[in-house]
Amino acid sequence: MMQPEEAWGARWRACAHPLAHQYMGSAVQKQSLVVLAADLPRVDDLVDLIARVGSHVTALKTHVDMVDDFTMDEWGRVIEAARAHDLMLFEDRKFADIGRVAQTQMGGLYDIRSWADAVTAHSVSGPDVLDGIAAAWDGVQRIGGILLLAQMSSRDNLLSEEYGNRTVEFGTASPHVIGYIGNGSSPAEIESLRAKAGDGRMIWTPGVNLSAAEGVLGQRYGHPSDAVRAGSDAVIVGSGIHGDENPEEAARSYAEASWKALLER
Ligand code: 5BU
Repeated sequence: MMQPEEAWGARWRACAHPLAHQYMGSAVQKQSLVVLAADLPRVDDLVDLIARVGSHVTALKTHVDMVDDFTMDEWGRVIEAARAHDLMLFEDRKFADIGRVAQTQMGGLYDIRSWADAVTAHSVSGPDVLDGIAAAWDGVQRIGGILLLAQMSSRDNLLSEEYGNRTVEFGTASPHVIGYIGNGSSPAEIESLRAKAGDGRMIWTPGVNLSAAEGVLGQRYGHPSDAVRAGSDAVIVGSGIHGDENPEEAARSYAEASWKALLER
């Protein structure tokens, strides 16, 4: 099998966070840079989807607060299924409050700190949100990584170039930040973010679809290969997989496209 350093080059050497290495190592094993956006409202369906596509994807991105039948016990089944397939658990919570509140929001009903390996955060409230999130993981003796939103895939969003630059400054200064969310629908925007982020941080991109049509409600899409060639390290795919009539085949196609593009890069 290929060594992670061979596949990832400078990114492997420069990303110091253990979770960045866990992701990159697992991507090499599965030959897939696909993060499954598991946007389904029922635990049974989530567990079923993981069973079908788990071997073609590297991380599981959740929105725990969209699950209709959530209880901590039921959620345990999702966690177990993900771990069984060696998937990183990534809660796309988009924390955006002051540090102290973000810390408490990592607990609560969903107790994100106890199971998530990575979470997303907005930089709009300033850098202390990062320390709040990290303190919550620290409180339960776990380590996690944060992905900061430097760009978004939705049309007319307010994350300007300047906002993205400041976000990268926060991310560069924080050991808890493993990378940035970039706009997967625009190779030019990914390239521009890549130039600022340097090799020490990953870029994960939603807004990716193989049939790159217009998404619903303002979502925009680009091709996964273009995103990876432009500097994305993970393609976040939801409807392209769970909305396909054959999710397993779809996941395999996204995995192949992303892996091939990484090797080309
Ligand atoms: P889709 O079905 O592949 O369009 O789902 C995309 C997922 O990525 C969905 O879970 C969104 O919450 C998530 N997302 C996004 O689409 N765009 C963004 O800028 C960010 C997250 Br941040």
